[in-house]
Amino acid sequence: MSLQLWSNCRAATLRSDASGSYGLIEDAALVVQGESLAWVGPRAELPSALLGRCTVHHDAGGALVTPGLIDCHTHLVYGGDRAQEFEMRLNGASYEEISRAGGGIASTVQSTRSASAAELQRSSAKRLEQLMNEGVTTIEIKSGYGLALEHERKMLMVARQLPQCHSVEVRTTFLGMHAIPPEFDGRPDEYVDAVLQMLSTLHNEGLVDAVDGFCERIGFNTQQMERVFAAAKALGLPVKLHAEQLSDSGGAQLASRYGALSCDHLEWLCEDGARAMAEAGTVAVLLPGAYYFLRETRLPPMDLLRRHGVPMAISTDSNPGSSPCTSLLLIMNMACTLFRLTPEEALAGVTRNAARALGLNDRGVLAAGRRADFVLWDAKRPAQLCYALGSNPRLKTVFKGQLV
Ligand code: DI6
Ligand code: FE
Repeated sequence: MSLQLWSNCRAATLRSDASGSYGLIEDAALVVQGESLAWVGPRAELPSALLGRCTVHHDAGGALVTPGLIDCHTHLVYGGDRAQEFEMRLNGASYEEISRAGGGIASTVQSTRSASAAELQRSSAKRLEQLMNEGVTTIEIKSGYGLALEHERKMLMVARQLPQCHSVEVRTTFLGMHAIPPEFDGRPDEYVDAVLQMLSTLHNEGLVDAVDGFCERIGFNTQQMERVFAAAKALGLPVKLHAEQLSDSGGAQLASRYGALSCDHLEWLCEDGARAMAEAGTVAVLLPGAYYFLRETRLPPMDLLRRHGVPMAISTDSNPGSSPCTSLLLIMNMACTLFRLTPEEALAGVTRNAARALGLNDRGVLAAGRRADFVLWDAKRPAQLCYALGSNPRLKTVFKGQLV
């Protein structure tokens, strides 16, 4: 098979075993074979036999190269928008009050149920293109605005079909446990029975990569979540959880007992929760967009996470209610300015650790054997990706070895 060489670049490999920051290689070379990286290192060390087999030579023009960005927590597929609710909040209502009054997630459920698959496809594709324009090559998309079999299926199918017209990989997460739909009002446990049915059907249809839930005062309690996690485990599906976003509900400990891939949000995480996550190898997915947009004041406990060695990922949480955001670069900036992550932690949070939060060990770093998903940036140093607020220095994206 013919090989492609990319050279004249500086590569932030994000390898955790590398010595310097970002796993940075000055004057790097990358050799691509098919969909994978065959070799990554300093150009001066490229074996001449390998160089001889490279039939295509790309000049990266001095660009910075990073792994393709991974947005590991999104609700990208939904109908309508919630600009009106945004306005209500600016007139004094809180997110929880709006939710209790039947707005919030419930209003998006209504617009998602009434949208056709084609309409959802169009609106989601627009958002996806904005993310891809900033170098996203893998994205997780949750269901959770259908909350009934046919509509959850519609959302997951729309998500799964997006790669037909876009050079991106989509992982789908079943989030039937997002909210109680109106027809089950006051009967949460019967709704959980319905979720178990949906899970089994959608899993049989091959539409589910992982299972998530919203464990919260305005969501589901740990007993209800545990029934769904037990079912996921029996089906061999990995779990993750929206945990401790608005209160400490003990969700992190529950999810960790089920070996969760990630616990997400975590503003109210306590030390026991952090310890449980560390022991289970669960990734902390931090979502500064929701913190910013809901004007939360309680920061996730970054020092606790660092102290316990819990890997941190960051993501847009792209959704109409708490984070209507389609810029992962802006989220990297927010992770630094609001959550005080270092730019290196922020970049690892959208590459190496985001891959881990999705259970994918074939991407997120630039190394031989990993997927050839990478981005060329008009940037001298990696910190510029976090620093340059509102600008987009992306030059080119390579997805599975091919220039997009
Ligand atoms: N937590 C969130 O921040 C989003 N979902 C969740 O469980 C918000 C979803 C929405 O408001 O539509
Ligand atoms: Fe979310």
